[in-house]
Amino acid sequence: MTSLAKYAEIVDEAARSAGAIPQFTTSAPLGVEEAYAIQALSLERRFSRGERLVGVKMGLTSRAKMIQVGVDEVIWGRLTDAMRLEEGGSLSKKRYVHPRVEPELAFLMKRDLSGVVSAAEALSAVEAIAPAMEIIDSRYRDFKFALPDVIADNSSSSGFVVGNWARPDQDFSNLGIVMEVDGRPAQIGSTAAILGDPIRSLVAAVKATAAIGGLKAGWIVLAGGATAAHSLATGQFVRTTMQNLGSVSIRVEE
Ligand code: OOG
Ligand code: MG
Repeated sequence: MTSLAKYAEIVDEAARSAGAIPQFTTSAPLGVEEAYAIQALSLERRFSRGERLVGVKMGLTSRAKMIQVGVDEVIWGRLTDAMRLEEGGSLSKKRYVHPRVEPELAFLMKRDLSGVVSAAEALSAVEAIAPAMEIIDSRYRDFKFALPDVIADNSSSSGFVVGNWARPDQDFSNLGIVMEVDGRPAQIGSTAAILGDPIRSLVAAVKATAAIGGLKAGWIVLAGGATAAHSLATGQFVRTTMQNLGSVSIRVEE
């Protein structure tokens, strides 16, 4: 087994068993390219267990997120069918190490998109948009990592929930967002926090996924957290409402 495959096994097992691991970069130098190779190999393990690739998530596309985790590069990860949670449904906290939730905008792709694309071209490939939330759960102890660590760990992605799809031919560049926990606002923001306009995150997603052939029709693309993430506690009910687009919610169970 190559060392990259070994790292992939460690991170995959940590995700499966919800057990925290030490950061890779504290014991070995690891580059960004190797980190993406580890991510690909760890996801291959899931695909061999029957999970399906259903899209990608962009990460660290807002200042609030970069500041919260101390990493300031845009990253991406893979979404599988097993990561999708039912809208309005519940999440089992014991299946995660230390889960957090963050408000995101989701894109549904109407057609494949690859190469160098403009914002207008990217938008023309979008079937629909929706309010969404991502569940992130770093497999590293204390949610602490350097850029290569988080990339190897599928960019912390652990789950996602998507609200009702809406037409993309509307202005979604600066929509108000409120993420409530048990009815109290926990995070307030705007879609404009995502690279100034979430469509830029879609353009970045096309570029980021060039090595795997770009984005595919039917895929979901998460644009990245618009605000800092909230740490989940058992019993909490979290709802994100996005101006003009409605809301999306999840309940945290044991
Ligand atoms: C890294 C993943 C970042 C986002 O939306 O910015 C991310 C992390 O915060 O653990 O998902
Ligand atoms: Mg996110």
